[in-house]
Amino acid sequence: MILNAKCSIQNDKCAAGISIVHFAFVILHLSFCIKYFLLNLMRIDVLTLFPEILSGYVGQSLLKRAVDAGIVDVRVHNIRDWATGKHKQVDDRPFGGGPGMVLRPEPVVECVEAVQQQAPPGRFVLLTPQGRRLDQAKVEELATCGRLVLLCGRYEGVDQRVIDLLQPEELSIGDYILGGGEVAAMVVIDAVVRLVPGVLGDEESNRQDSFSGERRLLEFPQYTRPREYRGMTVPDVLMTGNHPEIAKWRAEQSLTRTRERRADLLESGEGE
Ligand code: JB8
Repeated sequence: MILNAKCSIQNDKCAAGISIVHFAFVILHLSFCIKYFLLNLMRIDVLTLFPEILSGYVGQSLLKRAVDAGIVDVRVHNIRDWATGKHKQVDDRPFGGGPGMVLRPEPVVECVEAVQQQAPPGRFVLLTPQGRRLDQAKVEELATCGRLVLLCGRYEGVDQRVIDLLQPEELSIGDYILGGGEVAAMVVIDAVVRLVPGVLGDEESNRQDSFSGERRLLEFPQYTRPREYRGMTVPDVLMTGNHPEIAKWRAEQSLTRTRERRADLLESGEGE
């Protein structure tokens, strides 16, 4: 059967038109799934009022290499582009009074909806101090998602109806107040992207980092040349070439450090 493409544009109710649109949609989503899930690629959309904060970071070495290699696709969207009216107002004073400004629901919701429609919807995350604290387990989970949509809050926050309507996963990077969610979004991107296969070289990806995998302890101290610097020498065990002894020393150092600095990591499996 030959489908009439013109028909689909002119008449929504035309059966052939619906099926060609449907067919194109299925093909588009299928190709996306192959690209991002089967080939382990990742798309990240960032929704912000200050896209220029992200642009410097996205052009940075590790991420830039991944973007250039086609492993990661980062797209930054300006929420203001979805604002209507001649003043393109994106924020306003809070009802009930109080300091600061609140992001209006319309431009934010419409921006999220438009961006989600560009490909099969991604995991939708709002960066906010009200969110659950990000940890490496969460980073590992996000890295398997194929697509992330990160919404950066600003000022006193976003209108609660954005959250009630779109139900984002609310994440915080720590207990401090930032000027906005942009830096938090960059933290999420930085932590997630390095877990996407092919982003790190073999050398780095085989490393046992703090908090990665099963073992969630702090790293042991590292030394390199020279053997002596300002009278300070490298621990003898590292110079012996006795690898079982070195491994034992390092394990002890990790445990001692963790006990002294981050006892919370030893108390529960999750490091909370
Ligand atoms: C203002 O700690 B955070 C975080 C803090 C913030 C905003 C977003 C995220 C916005 N302060 O993750």
